Amino acid sequence: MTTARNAIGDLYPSRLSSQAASFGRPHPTTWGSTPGPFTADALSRYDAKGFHIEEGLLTPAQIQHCWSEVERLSADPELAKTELIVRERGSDTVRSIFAVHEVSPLIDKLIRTPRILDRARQILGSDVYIHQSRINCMPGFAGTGFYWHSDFETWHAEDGMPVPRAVSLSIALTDNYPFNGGLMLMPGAHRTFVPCVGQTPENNYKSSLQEQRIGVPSEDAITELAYEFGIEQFTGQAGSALFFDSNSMHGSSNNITPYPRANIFLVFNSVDNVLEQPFAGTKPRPEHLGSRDFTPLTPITGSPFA
Ligand code: 6CS
Ligand code: FE
Repeated sequence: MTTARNAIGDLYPSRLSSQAASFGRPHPTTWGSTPGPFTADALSRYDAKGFHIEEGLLTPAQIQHCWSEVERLSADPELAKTELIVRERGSDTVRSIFAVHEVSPLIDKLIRTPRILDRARQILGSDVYIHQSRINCMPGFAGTGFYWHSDFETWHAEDGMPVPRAVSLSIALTDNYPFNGGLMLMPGAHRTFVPCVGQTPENNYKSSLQEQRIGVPSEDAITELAYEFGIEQFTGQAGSALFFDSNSMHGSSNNITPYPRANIFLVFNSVDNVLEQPFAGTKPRPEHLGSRDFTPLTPITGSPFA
């Protein structure tokens, strides 16, 4: 049974039976005036584009620490038996590892380091908690991409996230090139909400995390956005990072090179935007995809790598 709200109760109706027009999002991108590490200029560019690239957020040595965590988690036989591990379709290759902040003490500290936590608070104008964390491995030759989508469309429809007051941080664990699946984004398209056609199937996440077919914009909508906003790409050395708005239109292509494109994704949601019931899903997705622990994150002092 799909729990779609009526249009009055849902400002972002999607998973509809017929195509509806895209519309301007009624909510801001940056919220309030919480001080933080972003300069006023960087914050206004984030507001306009919906994303910000921070070169060298982590040092090569710190990336090495994270990479050994990825190898430990990928090889953990207990973890392998859980739904936290998502494999590439038709193979054993690890595609994603979810809830990494819950199974890695290092990443649990990383999310609380001020240069990360304070940036999320500054963008969202409030205390924050982790809605979802994951590592996307996109290994060489075998890593398949992610078709164009808005994360918020899924989090709204299937997790019950009320409004797009969330920000994702993608930290490159390997060099991200244009040719090994670097994330593509449409600058400014985050201000447009694209309703999608198609009812959410039961347990959709069991297939959508390998290949998303529901909650995907039409080719016409993607074409319109691409011609209006263009496409930019997040590329950079390991350690560089991308902050992007929950409603950014983004995607990545398959990786047919030998160079893995592995990234940690940390999704910060405002404590003023906690999950309700899914707006167009079935039952709420498991908590490793949409956390219902809304405890605000408190900063750590000192380095998570110490
Ligand atoms: O369903 C989700 O939550 C995930 N799906 C995609 C394609 N990106 C965001 C998130 O990891
Ligand atoms: Fe995504």
